[in-house]
Amino acid sequence: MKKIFFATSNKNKYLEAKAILKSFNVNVEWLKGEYPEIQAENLEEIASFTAKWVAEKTKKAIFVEDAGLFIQALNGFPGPYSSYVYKTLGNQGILKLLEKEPNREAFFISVIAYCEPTSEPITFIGKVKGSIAYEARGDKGWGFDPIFIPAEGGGKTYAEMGPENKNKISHRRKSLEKFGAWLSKTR
Ligand code: ITT
Repeated sequence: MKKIFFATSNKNKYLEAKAILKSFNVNVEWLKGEYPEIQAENLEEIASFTAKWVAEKTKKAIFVEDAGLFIQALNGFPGPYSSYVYKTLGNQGILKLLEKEPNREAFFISVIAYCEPTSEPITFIGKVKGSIAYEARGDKGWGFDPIFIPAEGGGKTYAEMGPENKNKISHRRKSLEKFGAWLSKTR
């Protein structure tokens, strides 16, 4: 089984990645920590910068992942600022911004950036369309899970679906699937 390090501060993201990449015969190890992130509008740019920094620093083959929730009625906000907005406004703050807003369309993006110590980063993108619930629902999730309803989730929020079902269709599943297939072919 191949071993690859996932540099993230977020245990939930690590657990999801570990479960998903297992089916590609990849053993994900947690490189726990906070790593430098540049401020940019493009998730690929942000993830690539961090991946290169961590790979050079640790001299290991690593990946990082940057996710963002893009809400149409808010012109794509919070997008690349999702982490900061989650910490400051939280789900209740987002619901408040969307009060009386009939357009609930949103999508989640996950960008994986993989990097080896002496090479350039490679990125893999996963996107899931969906909508923002009118109230937080479900207790089997984390982050924005209680307010995001994926289009293919039968009307349930990610937090109502629970990790097993979320992991079958999520934005992270899609980016990790591409990553896993690439690893099997090339590494
Ligand atoms: P890193 O250390 O890996 O950067 P993070 O928690 O800052 O961890 P991101 O920047 O990728 O992660 O995520 C941006 C925000 O979106 C953050 O507040 C997460 O809680 C939230 N988020 C990311 N993926 C999510 C998911 O699958 N379900 C719910 N919320 C998610």
